[in-house]
Amino acid sequence: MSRIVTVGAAQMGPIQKDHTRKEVVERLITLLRQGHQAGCDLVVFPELALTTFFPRWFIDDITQADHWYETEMPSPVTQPLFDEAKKLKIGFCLGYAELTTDGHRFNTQVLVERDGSIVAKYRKVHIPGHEHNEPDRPFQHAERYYFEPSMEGFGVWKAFGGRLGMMICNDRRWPESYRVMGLQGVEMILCGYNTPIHYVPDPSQDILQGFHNSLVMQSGAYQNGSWVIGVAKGGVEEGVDSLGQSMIVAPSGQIVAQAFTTGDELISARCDLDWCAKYTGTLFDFERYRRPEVYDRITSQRGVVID
Ligand code: CDT
Repeated sequence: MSRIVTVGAAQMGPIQKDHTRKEVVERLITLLRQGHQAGCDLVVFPELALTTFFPRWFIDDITQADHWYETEMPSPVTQPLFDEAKKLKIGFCLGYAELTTDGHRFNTQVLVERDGSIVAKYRKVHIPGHEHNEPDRPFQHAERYYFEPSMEGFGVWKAFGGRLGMMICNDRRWPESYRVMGLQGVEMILCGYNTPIHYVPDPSQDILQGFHNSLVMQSGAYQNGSWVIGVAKGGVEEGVDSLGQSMIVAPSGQIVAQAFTTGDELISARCDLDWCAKYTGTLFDFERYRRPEVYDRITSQRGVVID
């Protein structure tokens, strides 16, 4: 028997500063309908899918940035997406900036089932970039100013007939993200991202952005026997070129579908969740082969310690 989830990775092209939420939600609905035509059970949208990637600008008074955040989900402007998805019986995963009623700011993804019910919210754990204005940069990456890191960590939820987890962008570069979910039996990890091609602290990495993107997701998938769905907001947004190359990676580590543009583009794959057990039941049988008794440093230590 196989458990098939047909997944769409709904890559988005740029969202410029003056694009309204309403316009963006219309684009999301178009992608959702393409997902419906492709027979998708689940459509995954990128990180911060409702707005431009606003951490590229620094604003001294953070409350002046409040308009980039969502204070409710769904909201009047996002409700049409929820309505259309429910009508089409498609689930979705959507990234957005969240401002909570008690004033906390998170980089968040919400997972919605085919009946419109909210399965879970995930808040980004690994917040990259910098806390303060760095005026000499060609553009800022001030995520550490705009978002606090989640203390909730990585959950795994029963949904879509399997066990699903979420992570956001920079989380995909950290093996711990996948492994914490792997230890909860994850079968599919959903990950939206915004990755500028130009890495200001070390431009020698620019040419490697695509390689590093697939390297981390393919190895994370393989080493944990899980599907990984990586979905970009790509293209030139407010003058900053960002990586496309959205992909669906199998538990074998193989890429089974990949976007070839940097614009709005839906790719899809029939993902057999039972494929995971071929890896988690053999080479990566954690119970049999892991050695947590010698992994203390992984949780007790943050940085490098040289004895
Ligand atoms: N959005 C996000 O997390 N982007 C980071 C860029 C890192 S450079 C500051 C990423 O890992 O792709």
